[in-house]
Amino acid sequence: MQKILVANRGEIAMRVMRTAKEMGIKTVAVFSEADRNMPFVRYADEAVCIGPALSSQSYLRAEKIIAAAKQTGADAIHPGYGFLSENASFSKEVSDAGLIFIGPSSYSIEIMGSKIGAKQAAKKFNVPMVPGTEEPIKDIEVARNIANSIGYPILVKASAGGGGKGMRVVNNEGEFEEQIRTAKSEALNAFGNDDVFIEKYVGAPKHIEIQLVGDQHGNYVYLFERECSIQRRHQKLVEEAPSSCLTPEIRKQMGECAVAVARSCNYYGAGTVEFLVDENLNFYFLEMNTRLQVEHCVTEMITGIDLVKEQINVARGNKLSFTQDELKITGHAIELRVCAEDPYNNFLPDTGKLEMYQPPKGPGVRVDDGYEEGMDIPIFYDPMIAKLIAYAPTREEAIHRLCRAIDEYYIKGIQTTLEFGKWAVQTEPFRSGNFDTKFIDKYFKPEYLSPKNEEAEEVVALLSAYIWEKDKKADATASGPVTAVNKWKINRR
Ligand code: MV4
Repeated sequence: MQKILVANRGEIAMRVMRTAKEMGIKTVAVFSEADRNMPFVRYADEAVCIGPALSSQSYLRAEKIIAAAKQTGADAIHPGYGFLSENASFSKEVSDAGLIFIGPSSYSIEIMGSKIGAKQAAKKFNVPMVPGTEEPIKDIEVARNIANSIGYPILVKASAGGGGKGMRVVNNEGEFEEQIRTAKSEALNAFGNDDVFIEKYVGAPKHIEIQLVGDQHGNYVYLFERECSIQRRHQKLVEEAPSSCLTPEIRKQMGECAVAVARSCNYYGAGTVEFLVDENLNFYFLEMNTRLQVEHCVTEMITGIDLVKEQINVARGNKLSFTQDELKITGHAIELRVCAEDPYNNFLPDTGKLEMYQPPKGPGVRVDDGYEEGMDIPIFYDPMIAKLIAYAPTREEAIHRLCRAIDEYYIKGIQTTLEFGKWAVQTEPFRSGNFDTKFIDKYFKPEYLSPKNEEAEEVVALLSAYIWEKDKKADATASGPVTAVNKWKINRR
């Protein structure tokens, strides 16, 4: 493998190319017309425009991407996350074109892409699952009996769904038939497949996932867990590793179950197995993500492993470059997704210009970003503009480090989730580790953030400038101006 085409954009395109560069591998970027001036396009050794801004006309066009690989002589394609990363046909088309797909086989993606297929495969390996059905619902009466024996509330899930899409809660038998019908018609509309199944609804679970890597020779390692319970509308906002609630025994059991799930579909590449964990630390297999995930960085920090490097290593057909025994957790990492979203307004996407952009620096701080000061955040793609990762010897120190980095992060022109993140990690539930997937619903109110007050910001800025000028003439030991300048810092968002 000598030249990798990265079939993605933004921070993850940068992330993949950085490792490629370190490995002496050339890089090709593909970009839409909206992304012509993005850093990832300049960073690549070569770049090919693949169409208009809309993803459906650019980043989702397999044939254009494969043609760009041929044209530039790339011999491998890394899909990143999102877009075509979990598209079974794309994996196959890339291989059929004589290129290496840096990811799992089309077969593995297809099995895990069907939630029912995933449950059937995992069941053969005795992986614990929430009580429910492992067949698509055909007969409402049969399903109703199963639901009654499981007990309400029940969750109806679309087999082709995932990441929370196509789920409906059924609170009692009276709602059952209606909810099944609605779920089926929604699934057909959204995914072109109306297979649904039911599960017991676990009330307020933690979401914990296990990172793993497999090679093409049947070897697997797990790289421990990530705690991803702090989500909104199934968008994760804060992720950390390790989880503050697992014991070494449960960590090992979950790791071994994750490997069993991977084995059940002959998986190779990097992958993540999602579990629900209840208050008694019972864990249940949910689904498998057959890609590198956004939050892979926290795992990299605590293990010292470069996951992209290992993806490339196994895609080349090599054996895993480390064993389970060689892996251990060192320190604690917390990631905040910095999204162009307005926490004061229901986290609605906020587009506009990054009038000012200064990422934080210093010990234990990692920023994976894809934009630069002065750029517009396009409306066409994901609102995530950066990931801020704090790494420290202990969880407590990682929390303090993340807050320090958030204070240093200076973004003007768009609303972001930075202040939300600072609030979240300082709450009592987060600090004690006693939180679940209901965290934001239960505890968050926009009033908890420092009020956004642009007028006050202007006044404080003017005052600071005035005091600064005055101070130049005054005694150098005067103490007033320092406070005023600090106030400006605090209020400038
Ligand atoms: C569940 C559940 C409760 N009980 N399944 C949401 C995403 C998808 N991966 C599965 N999801 C859930 N499945 C049962 N049987 C609750 C969720 C869920 C959730 C899971 C992880 C993280 C955040 C969540 C938010 C709402 C619901």
